[in-house]
Amino acid sequence: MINIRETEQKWQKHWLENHTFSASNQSEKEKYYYLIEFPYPSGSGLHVGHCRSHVALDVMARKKRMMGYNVLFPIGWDAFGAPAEQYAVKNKIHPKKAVEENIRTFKAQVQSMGTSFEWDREFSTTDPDYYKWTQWQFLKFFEAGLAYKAEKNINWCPTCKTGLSNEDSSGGVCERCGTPVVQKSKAQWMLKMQSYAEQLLEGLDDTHFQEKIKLAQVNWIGKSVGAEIDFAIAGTDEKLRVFTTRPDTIYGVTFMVLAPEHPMIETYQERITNLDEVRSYQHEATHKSEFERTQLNKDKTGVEIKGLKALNPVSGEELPIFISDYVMMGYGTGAIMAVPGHDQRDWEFARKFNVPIVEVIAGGDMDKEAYSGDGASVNSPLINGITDRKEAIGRIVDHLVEHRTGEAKVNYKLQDWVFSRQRFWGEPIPLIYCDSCGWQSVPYDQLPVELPEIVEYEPTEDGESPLANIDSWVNTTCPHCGGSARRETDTMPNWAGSSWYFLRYMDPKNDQEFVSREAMNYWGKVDWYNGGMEHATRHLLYARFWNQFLYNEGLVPYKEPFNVRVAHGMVLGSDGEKMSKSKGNVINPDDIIRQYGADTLRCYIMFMGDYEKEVSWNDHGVAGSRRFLDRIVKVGDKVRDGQSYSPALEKTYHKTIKKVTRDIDEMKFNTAIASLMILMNEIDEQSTVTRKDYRTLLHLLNPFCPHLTEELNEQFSLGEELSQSAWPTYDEAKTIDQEKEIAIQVNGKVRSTILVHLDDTEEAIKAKTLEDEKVQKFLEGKTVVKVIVIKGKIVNIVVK
Ligand code: ANZ
Ligand code: ZN
Repeated sequence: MINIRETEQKWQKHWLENHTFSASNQSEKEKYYYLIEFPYPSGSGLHVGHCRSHVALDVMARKKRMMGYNVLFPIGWDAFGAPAEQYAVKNKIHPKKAVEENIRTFKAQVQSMGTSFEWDREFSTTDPDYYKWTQWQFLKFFEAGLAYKAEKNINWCPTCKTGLSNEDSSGGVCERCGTPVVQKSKAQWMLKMQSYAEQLLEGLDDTHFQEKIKLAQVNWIGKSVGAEIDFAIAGTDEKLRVFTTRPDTIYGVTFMVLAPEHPMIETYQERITNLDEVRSYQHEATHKSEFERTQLNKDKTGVEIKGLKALNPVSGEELPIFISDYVMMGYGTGAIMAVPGHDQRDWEFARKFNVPIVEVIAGGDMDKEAYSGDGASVNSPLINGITDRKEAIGRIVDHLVEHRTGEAKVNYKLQDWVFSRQRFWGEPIPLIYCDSCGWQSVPYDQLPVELPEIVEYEPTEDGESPLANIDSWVNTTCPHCGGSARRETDTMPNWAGSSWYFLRYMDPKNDQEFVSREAMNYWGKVDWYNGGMEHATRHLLYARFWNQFLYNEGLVPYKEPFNVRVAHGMVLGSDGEKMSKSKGNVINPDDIIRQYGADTLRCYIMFMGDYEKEVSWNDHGVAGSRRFLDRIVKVGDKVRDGQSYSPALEKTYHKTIKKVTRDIDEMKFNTAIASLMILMNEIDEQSTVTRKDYRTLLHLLNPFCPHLTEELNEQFSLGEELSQSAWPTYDEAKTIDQEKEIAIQVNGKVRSTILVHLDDTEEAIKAKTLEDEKVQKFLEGKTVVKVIVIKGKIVNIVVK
């Protein structure tokens, strides 16, 4: 009898003590770098979703090592940010303490899964030794002119007195307290990520990301090709500039719309005859989140700005101007030319405010909805009859350029990165403000700028970081003139530390550089990166941006940091819903490990469904996996001597090795396990198995269930530790079936099947085909024109 818990603990200890899975930075072997998104050590502990992606890459990493590679498979902790800070505030402990506790629990949980992470390279983004380099790299951005301070509207919760991300304020309310979120203007540090938009788009060609992930990146970058057009304001010298992707619809413009924050309203205060109404609308808009404002199906609201009119630069027509919150200040120019005939949002607005709708592309029904399809331009003197949109756009743009009223323009949805947080628990932004010298870098030899050991972490009344309350920390001297100066009190976003952690793993103890050149040259790119679909946009983009910047500065050898990026499907509760405490459907991996063991959990979680798809938890499935492992143990009773495969099993072994090898490479873990179950069924039919049979069975299962397989391998003295042994190989010839059933078609319809032998000649197959009884029935009274043999696949008979 094998005691599962003891066995698992024994091997886990063995691996840790022997550093079995530690990679070397100097090796003759070929390198391979597997990366999981390092976990956020939250108070609620490890999720089975973590287990699934960890084990998936573990299976790949374990097999790769056995195939002779020097495999880097590291883990660390992404531990700055709001959740840890809130936990600390609530429990009145230092966030550092809270994080230490959480890491301890998390680490024990991760280790109890037996995942072959390399613990020698572990670090947390909150370690001063690590964030020293995050600060160092920020200074590189600052010195390259890519960091700047700007007034930004942020989502602000008046109750929690804190800025919120769009995610934390979805639906327009604070995720924590439910208070409606308002927009508040605040000076923030920004990184010029938009200037990298084109490079980030092009760089994708250098990667092998899954298509859906590439697409997510492309959409997030949101490149739009169009034009900027100037509409004169009647009776002034002033112009209203808009961005449009459809200059070809310019004759269909019947009104203009400004974002509520548009500066033109301030400029023309005196001319606006309904300023009060406009002001109150502007005020209302500050209470809406961007999320609410961009909902397509929302009721359109707005106010006409009385006293101002715009002039169409092509037709000369006079147009009313509105403000409405469906136009965003942060995109394009913050103003649009509205074409209700062909843009649905404009159509809805026009209907509500009784503005004319004009058709300029033929083909739709303006009474029902805007028409966004193709068609000939109509009611458009310069381009009437043109059906090719590109050509129509080109003509209008040429006209605008000629008359100096516009120009071609490319826009990106991708915004500059808001890099400030008014929070305690983040990397301090290493800058100092001096009244005479302005913003200055903290000298490199003074890094890291460490967080103080204060006891108050509550944000200040006016929403400054708690750091602003600590005079002893804030007051310092100017590195340039030596006069008195103040430290920046904003900290970095959680996304900062996760933008370069994959580099640090290559050389985590280096105290001279963020990573040595040698280590970077050896490890190169991350070969295989696994993460959630929810991080396929921002985190992935931030990390690529960060790395591209370091590359442009000559600090890293590769422009793109990741080669393959895949995404796992989510593990849902047994009710098919996302796991959550409130639904009571959360599966705690600890419970499963206690009841069945880690190997069972690993086996089940890899067998439960296609890796990329969502899967629901199923308790019967777990029990089934346990029974499968019990059968593996029982095979031990049949072992007799023998250093070759049992003849009856040999072919199955070669086939299974081939299948498992390939399936693991393609992340088809469930079918790999299925083929091991098939092998198991054949083994059950035998009264004895050889030592080689048993060892190979254990070896193939080892990446999935490493503890049990090592234990049995040791108990039966079958050979060297499996993790230290070469992965089983197969003989291609022996994987091919000697006999195969193929279909026979008569005039294109399948009429029968015959069994052919691998060595059968074409003539022999033809003969067999024509002898087949069923086939003969279809040949009666007809003449055979041709018999076409496609070897190994099909026979076609053509008759008349
Ligand atoms: C006229 C027009 C006619 C438009 C038409 C579309 C269809 P993408 O593709 O996302 O870049 N737009 C421009 N700036 C905006 C802003 N700040 N807030 C809200 N909407 C804005 O979208 C570009 C289109 O979105 C632009 O082209 C503009 O409407 C609108 F048949 O101009 B279009
Ligand atoms: Zn100074």
